[in-house]
Amino acid sequence: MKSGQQDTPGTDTPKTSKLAKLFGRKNSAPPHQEQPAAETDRPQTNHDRVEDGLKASSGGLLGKISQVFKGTFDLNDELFEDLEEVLMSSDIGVKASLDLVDRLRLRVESQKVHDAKGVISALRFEIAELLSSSETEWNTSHQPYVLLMVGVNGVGKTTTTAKIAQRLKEQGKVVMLAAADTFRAAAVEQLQEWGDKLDIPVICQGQGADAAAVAHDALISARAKQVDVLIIDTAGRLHTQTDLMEQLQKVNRVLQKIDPDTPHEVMQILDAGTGQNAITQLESFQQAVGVSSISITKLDGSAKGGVAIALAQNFELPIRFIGVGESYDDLRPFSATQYANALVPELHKIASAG
Ligand SMILES: Nc1nc2c(ncn2[C@@H]2O[C@H](COP(=O)(O)OP(=O)(O)O)[C@@H](O)[C@H]2O)c(=O)[nH]1
Ligand SMILES: [Mg+2]
Repeated sequence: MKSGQQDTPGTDTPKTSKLAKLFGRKNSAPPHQEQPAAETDRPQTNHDRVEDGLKASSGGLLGKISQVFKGTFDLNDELFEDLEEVLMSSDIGVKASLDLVDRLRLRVESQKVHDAKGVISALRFEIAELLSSSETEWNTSHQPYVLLMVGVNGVGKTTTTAKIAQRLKEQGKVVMLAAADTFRAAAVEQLQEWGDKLDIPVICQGQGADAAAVAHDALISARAKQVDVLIIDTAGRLHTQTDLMEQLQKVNRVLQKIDPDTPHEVMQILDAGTGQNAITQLESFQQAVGVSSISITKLDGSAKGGVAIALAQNFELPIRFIGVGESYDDLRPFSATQYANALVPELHKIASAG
């Protein structure tokens, strides 16, 4: 069978926005810009927008897959080997890539798949399967629910803190933020600005304050004010990594003195663009403070969405949210199927990308 039946290039949408479009935004807007008609950007049309976002550049997974399916289609070992290679070079990781292609072969055989379209569908299905254990319901019913945000500098902790806070607020929750990144004055100000913009209270003590003391005060205040969710933003950059980990451990200890069940969740923020490095980051925070969930940011600016697969395969942690831009509404709950479909679009879209 030939692969010449696909759409002609040019019928596809312009490739202006890479993963951003895939995941739902046409352009990233800076945090202080108002989002016109935000509702039209909301998840009803999420599917297409997620696809557009992850479509990425020709250097991304889509472009590489399109190369595999270019020209004559032969369902032979070479095709599977080429796919294996493409996956391995796309931040999915060696183990997950080999595993995926093994499962793909079995599915293709058992379902008597014989054309390119069927292989693509089977690949999407297998990726969604692999990701499905990372998609879980988020229960924040404990009051106050204490969420500690961790991660290295610049990954998007503060921005994601604001995005999650806004989302919870929209759901009717009473939210409070704590500025426990006391390392830089700008970090406290950044969170305060978000608090002002979103009309959400921020507990802070200013630059140089003890992060654990900020967390302590915030929890006491959250309890007194019957806050539903307290989100504690932390520093990512200290003199050494050891300092950072010790500070986080201290934050944990201080919270646990007030309530041994807190923090209820330690969410690590990972930048999709860091690729396989995300695994190393997760391992070190896991060891130091025990990570209980992940959110992946900057899927709008990166062709590296494959990292979610590596994370799902290496860690049994829920992936809560994906970040698709800089604005407060550029956050999507993680959906395995949507993610898989965005990473590997339908054949006609793949063909027109090649
Ligand atoms: N394009 C894009 N930029 C993001 C996203 N999340 C955060 N950023 C940007 O990344 C930069 C660092 O974010 P920040 O929240 O300050 O990171 P932190 O150091 O971990 O707190 C800022 O310029 C953010 O606007 C995202 O999902 N997409
Ligand atoms: Mg920050």
